[in-house]
Amino acid sequence: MEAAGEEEISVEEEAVDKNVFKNCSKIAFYRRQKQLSKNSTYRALLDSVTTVKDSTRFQIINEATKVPLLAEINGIERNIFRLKINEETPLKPRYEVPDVLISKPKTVRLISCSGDKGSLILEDGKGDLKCHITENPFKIDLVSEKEVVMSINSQGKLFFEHLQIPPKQRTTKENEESASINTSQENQEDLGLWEEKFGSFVDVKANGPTSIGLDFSLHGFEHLYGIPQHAESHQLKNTGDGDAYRLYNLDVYGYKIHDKMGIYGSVPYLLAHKLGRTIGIFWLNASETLVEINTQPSVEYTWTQVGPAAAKQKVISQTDVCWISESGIIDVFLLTGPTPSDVFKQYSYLTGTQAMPPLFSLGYHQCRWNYEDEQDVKAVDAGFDEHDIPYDVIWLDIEHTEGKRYFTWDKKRFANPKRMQELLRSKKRKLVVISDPHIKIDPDYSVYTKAKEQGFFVRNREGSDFEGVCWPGLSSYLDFTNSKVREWYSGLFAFPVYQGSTDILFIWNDMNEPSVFRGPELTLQKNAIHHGNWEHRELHNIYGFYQQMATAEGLIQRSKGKERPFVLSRSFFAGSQKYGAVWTGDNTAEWSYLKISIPMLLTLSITGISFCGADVGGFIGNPDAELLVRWYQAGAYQPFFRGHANMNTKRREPWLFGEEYTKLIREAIRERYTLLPYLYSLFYHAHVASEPVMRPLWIEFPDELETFGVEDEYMLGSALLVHPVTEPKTTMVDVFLPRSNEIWYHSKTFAHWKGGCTVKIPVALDTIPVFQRGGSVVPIKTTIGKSTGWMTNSSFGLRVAVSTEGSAVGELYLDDGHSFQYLHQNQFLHRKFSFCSSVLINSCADERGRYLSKCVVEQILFLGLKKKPSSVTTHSSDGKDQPVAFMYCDKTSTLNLEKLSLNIGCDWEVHIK
Ligand code: NBV
Repeated sequence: MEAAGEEEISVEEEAVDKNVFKNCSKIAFYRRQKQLSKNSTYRALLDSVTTVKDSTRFQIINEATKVPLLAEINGIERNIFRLKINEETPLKPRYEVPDVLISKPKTVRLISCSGDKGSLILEDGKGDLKCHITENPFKIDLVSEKEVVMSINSQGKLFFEHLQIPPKQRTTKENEESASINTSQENQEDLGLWEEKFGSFVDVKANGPTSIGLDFSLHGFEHLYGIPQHAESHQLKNTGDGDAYRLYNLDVYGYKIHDKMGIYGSVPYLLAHKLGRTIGIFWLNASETLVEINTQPSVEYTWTQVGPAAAKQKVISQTDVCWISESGIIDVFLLTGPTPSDVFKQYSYLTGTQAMPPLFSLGYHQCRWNYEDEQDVKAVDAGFDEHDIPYDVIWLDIEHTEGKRYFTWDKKRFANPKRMQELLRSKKRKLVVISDPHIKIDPDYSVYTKAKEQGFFVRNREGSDFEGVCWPGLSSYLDFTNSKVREWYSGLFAFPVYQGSTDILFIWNDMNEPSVFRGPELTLQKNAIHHGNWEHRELHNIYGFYQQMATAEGLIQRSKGKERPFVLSRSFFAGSQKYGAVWTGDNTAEWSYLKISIPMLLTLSITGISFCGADVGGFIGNPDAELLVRWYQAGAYQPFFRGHANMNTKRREPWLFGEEYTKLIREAIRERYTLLPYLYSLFYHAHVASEPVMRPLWIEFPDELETFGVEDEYMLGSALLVHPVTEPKTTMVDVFLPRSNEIWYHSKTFAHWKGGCTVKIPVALDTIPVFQRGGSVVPIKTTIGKSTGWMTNSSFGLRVAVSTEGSAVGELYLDDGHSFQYLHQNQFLHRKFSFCSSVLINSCADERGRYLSKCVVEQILFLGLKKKPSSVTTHSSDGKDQPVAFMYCDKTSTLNLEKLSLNIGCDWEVHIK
């Protein structure tokens, strides 16, 4: 039963009502740019060039309005360029997104050499990269080794609406002037300059029109990726008329798939790839943004009229990208690559890398809206043990609170939360509870009264606290953009403050787009006011980012800086990777949603957010057993692995579908736990070297054209290729195995194939098509415990898949799995495995590491050894040789060594003769 005052919201199982949300034609600033940008041309005044510190500045003039803009170009370390364009003398400051860049990027001096008349060339000192600026019309070409990689404003779509005095405050003369600029009076309403209507909602714009836009032509590029979050393909599609990709964080229950509408989070960053080069564009703007994409593929013309022989001319492909934002300034980073991994490093240099997750959070998570009470939690927890299924975390949704007052417990259902957590602790498991950004208006709720007293809520434009409806009924919304609010909110997680919490409790931030039930497009109105008097319009897309930031900080602080936090957030922005994990929100229990989860997660992964997942089973509706099994099998190989279900769905704990299916789900989850050493090592790589955990094929094989459009399979790290089954009753899947000089091994049958072709793989319901790449070593666990906590000392195994040259390499990263000691005290172990000339060597990969582990490598499996050895010996660093027993299988060309006891942290060798 819902308590009085709470919202009775029906969570019907029906598709999203698209009328609740805007399409492009309903967005006034988009309409304006489409209509007006044609008539607006800009000229750069290159005789105004000055160099201040390392930045080159010059004026740009709008030929019609004569309003001067100031352009600033910076070279930044690591082959990054930054272009900023703002009004030279705005009526008041325009919003510049704070807190996303991890530090002030280090600039490099650009040397200016004058080009032809009317142009200026800026070189980055090393001479490879140049910015070629043309005066009239204003244009910038980014040139690398004589090749123009990208042109800016070559389509003339630069658009910058300068701040104006509101019509009511203008003199008659000012009014006449601005009317002529903005277009005729009758058109004004349609253009939504000072007011915009959507259904019954009216957006009154105190600052009037403030939108910006700019185009980029990417030469030779046909493959673009990024700008999450959309329920769309990994490779970005051409946007037709009125069908731009929208970046606007919204709560879209049961979102439609293959749609470019904005959903929960936004990362305004895209990558473009072609043979030989990858580049990135990071558009640092937190207001509503639309991205248009138009690719013209390369064409070859042949014509015979000219001369005796047929002449051929190739016109290279080009993709034009246009970014259009409602407000703020133009602040764009050009990441020049040239490799995918360079682009990842360039982006993380700006926005940070994936936080190193605590090990438990890579285990399996069991969630449901809702686990009813302590008894339910106990029973579900016991169910996992009874059915011998490992899991690490059980989750509590909104009903665990006293009337949706976060940081409280429902006294009847969860009378003794500490007792419940002690039970979970004894099982070496954790608890995650939800904490949303809306705060119930209730004078007896201390979180509310304290926030109210201190003026910590978002305000409406009349100046009082904004009040909107959400789960608890009438609520106010914490203004996380204010650092004081964040500090205070972080403090709420301190153990003495958050009654009933213990150190095994972690947090889930939901509804933080933010979701407002009766608000326009179910969110906060754009003219709500934040700290510093900024309109919500300026920063909408970064609201959720700030909540996750404050939550993660709170969890770190409650442990006095010792423990790594775990926070899952539904909404996100560029840089959210620093604070935890995200998921793809309210998906549906249908095969098509299982299928789209792969491109959605790939897109998040390449835009910095490695720790991502989709609700296993599908949140809305009831999956049948086959779909559920397939979803578990896919989820086991995705970074964040959580089963979750809506409140009105049937219970679906893994053992409720009959023994046959329990077994299949158990196997999938156990497979996940087997792989944890590899996965944890991949997260370490994401953390220190910016490599995504889950990777589209084109990243691993950037020189293989065939991989550029693949999105039904992916790489987990560089060693495993995963092709989840996403269709019912599948008996065969077509798996593309890249590169003709490589070899791939089926992870279960050990059958192998040469790459560079598509192979037909027969599948049964227990098959997860996973292939290990020849040349890799994958560390695994050989025994699985009830949770990661039970596996600290369990043994390792190595799966050595030999390349066509007879070699293999791999790594293992290990630490205590929960603290920051790996960072501050070098309490980590980083080992390297290399197999070459029939010798496998375990050596140190990072001498700084001091972590001592008692664990041993107990099993080594070699795949692709063509002949039976005559002997196998281990060789330890103290010079001792020991023969070991081995099993060789002719049929599968595998060599298996068992019952070994080789300490994981010591140097040793295995010799095969
Ligand atoms: O808190 C309830 C749900 C949650 O289970 C789900 O994962 C979120 O995406 N939440 C949305 C709010 C209600 C959705 C109808």
